[in-house]
Order: sequence, then structure tokens, then C-alpha cells
Amino acid sequence: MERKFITDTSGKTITCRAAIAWKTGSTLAIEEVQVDPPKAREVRIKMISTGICGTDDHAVKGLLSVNFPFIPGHEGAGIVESIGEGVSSVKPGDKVLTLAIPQCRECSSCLHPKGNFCEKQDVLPSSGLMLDKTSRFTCKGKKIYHSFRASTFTEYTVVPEIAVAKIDAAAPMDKVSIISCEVSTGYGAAVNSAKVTRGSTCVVFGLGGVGSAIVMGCKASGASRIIGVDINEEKFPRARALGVTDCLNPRNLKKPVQQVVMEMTRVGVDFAFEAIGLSDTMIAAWDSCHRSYGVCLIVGVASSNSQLSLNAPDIISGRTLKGVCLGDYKTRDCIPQLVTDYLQNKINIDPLITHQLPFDQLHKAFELYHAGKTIRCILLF
Ligand code: PAD
Ligand code: ZN
Repeated sequence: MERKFITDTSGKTITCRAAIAWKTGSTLAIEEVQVDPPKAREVRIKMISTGICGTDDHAVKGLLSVNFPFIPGHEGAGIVESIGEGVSSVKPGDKVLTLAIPQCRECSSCLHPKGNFCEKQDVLPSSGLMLDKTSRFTCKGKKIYHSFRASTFTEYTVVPEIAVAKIDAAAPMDKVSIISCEVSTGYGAAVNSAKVTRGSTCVVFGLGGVGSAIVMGCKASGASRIIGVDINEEKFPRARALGVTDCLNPRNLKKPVQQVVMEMTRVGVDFAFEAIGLSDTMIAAWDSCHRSYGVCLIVGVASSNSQLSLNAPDIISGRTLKGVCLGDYKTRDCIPQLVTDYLQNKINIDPLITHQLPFDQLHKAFELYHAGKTIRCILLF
């Protein structure tokens, strides 16, 4: 008989530590917070690990539309502590990942065979509230906002059931958090969104966490040439180990990087990926593509209100411009399979994890991230 996992915190408010972004650009503060019990169709999770994603950094800096003060983090792995009424897909004790894009299975995106940008998402823009428009976090008597249906820089979080995926009980929880975003986003952009073809030529702008996962996906798909672009040359040795064949630092080039890519490939690449989040590099990726059949995938999240300006007549030549969120995966259906694939040695996420630090060393983790030293740093609770 299955052993019931009942916690003595069930139904009670939990006081624990969490990192709060009090105002735009301020350093995160580790505070004592109160986490309310989950309401109907919500899940309270005891976090085990969380990755630090570029999107969290954008949010803390105020580059995205978010409400302050909030608890950042969305790349989380944890164990269900308790569930609200009506929750049927997970139970206390289950190992789960948090999902920045939920899957409600009812909206126009979820019901479409290709859609994954669920209408219940809370990224573009982020209200920081649960589906009932309230928050479960309080600190010093003040309401604290959630982020991206997740908030993982906390010992306990509450998320809607539609933003939780149950994963294999054998999953190593100190690592698999990055599958909830970095791996699904990057690897998925290459193998699922672009469907990179054998023998093709690719260029990846940005060789951070997501860009590295894109490189892994291009390599796994049999791309014969993968050009990596980054302004931080410290990223090059690891990128080469993952499959990048040529590294370019735009700051050391005499010509625009897209012109160099064009000359290197003669006709332009089959697949270009942008994993930085800047309009200039998005245009460089677009201009690196083959005019007729090249596909440009935008993975980087640009700052709110930024615009992209393309040469209009050129568009008819046939190139495709495609945005990608979480690798186009229907998140609850597909992301648990990536965990199983990792356990079965079909994908290897280990090279993407360069640092693991205890949660209370969050500031050191952000220093390493800002210094460009990390691919992914995972915080452990
Ligand atoms: P990261 O900070 O680990 O990587 C960014 C990389 O870009 C670093 O290696 C930088 O050195 C490099 N870089 C910065 N500026 C330039 C430049 N001008 N030219 C060339 N290289 C540059 O972040 P990440 O990999 O976690 O995230 C990358 C982007 O992807 C970021 O915009 C994030 O918000 C986005 C993202 N999108 C999704 C999605 O579903 N679409 C999911 C997760 C992250
Ligand atoms: Zn939906």
C-alpha cells in the first residue's frame, strides 16, 4: 500500500525564508515570509532547488512588466507539501517542477495542436497574482507578488495546479530544476520548434544557459556546423565542448557579425537562434539566415516596450521569423518526459550546470552570474 505523505504544516501558514526584489534594480533581500496554504486547485511546494535564469535577472532589473515587491525565480524543483481542494494531478510527497507557462488544457492555445502559450500565463505581462487575483506571500505585513506562476527563490511557494508537472520519483532534485526552463527552452527550440535537420548550418547568438542548451539540441539533431556568438569569450571553451564549431565575438570583428556569418557560410545559415534578448542581436540573427529557406528563432526575452525594425521588402524572400517560448512544449504534457529522458541518458544536462550553491549564498550566485562565470548556477535549499 502506498504510504500517505501528510505534513504537519498542511492547512497552516508557513513562515520561511525567501528572496524579495523590493524595488526595481535593488539587490535581492533574504527575508522571513509567510506563505499561506494553497486554495482550491493550488499546490504548495517545498522547494529543493532552483536555477537562476536570464529572465529572472531581466525581471529584477525592471526590464519586464512585473509588479514589485515580488519573489523571483521560476526554474524550480520541489516536493508537494500540501494541496488545495480539487487538485487531482499531484499529491503531497510528489516530486514536481514549476512551470513558467502553465497548461490549462482549456484555452485556445492549449486546445490547438501547436499552441503552448497558455492564456493563463503570467509572464507577458506579469500581474504577480494567483488566478483568483490575490497573493499567497506576506512579508512584514506587506503583500508580496509572485512571478511567472512560479516564485522559486523561497523555501515554500504556492502555484496553480496547471503550472505544476509531476516528474519521475527517481529524479535528482539538485539538478532537474533546469529542465523546467533552461533545458526545455533551449534544447526544445532546436529539436522541437526548429526541428534542426541533419547536416544543417546553425548560428546561436548568446552562449549562456539557454544558448548552451540550444547548442546541445543542434548537435543532437546532427547539425554539421554550429556558429556560436557571444561578447564574453570565457563562454567559448564550454560552447565548443557542447558542439559549437566556430566562435565569434562581435566586439572583435571589423564588420557586423551577420556579414561575417554570411561570408563564412556563403549563403546564410539554415537556422539562427537569438538567446540574449536584444533587438540588435535579433536583427543580426534574422540577417544571418538564408534569404529563402532560413529560419530565425527568437528565444531571448526583449525588454518591455522595445521594438524590432526589419527591412520590409526583404521579408517576401521566404525566410521565417518565429518566436519560441519553452521550446513550444505543451508544458505539463511534455516537460516530465525530458526528466525521464535525462534519467535514461538520452539527454545530458550535467554540462549546463556549472555551479551549485546553498540558497543563503544567493548574492554570491548573482555575482558569479553577472561576472559571466556561470552557465547555470543552481541554488539548493
Ligand atoms: P544568460 O545571461 O545565461 O545568457 C546570455 C548570454 O548572452 C551571455 O553569455 C552573455 O555574455 C551574452 N550576451 C549579452 N549581450 C550580448 C551581445 N550584445 N552579443 C552577444 N552576446 C551577448 O541568460 P539565459 O541564457 O538564461 O537567457 C538568455 C535569454 O533567453 C534571456 O533573454 C532570457 O530572458 C531568455 C529566455 N527565454 C525563454 C523562452 O521561453 N523564450 C526562457 C528562458 C529564458
Ligand atoms: Zn491554456
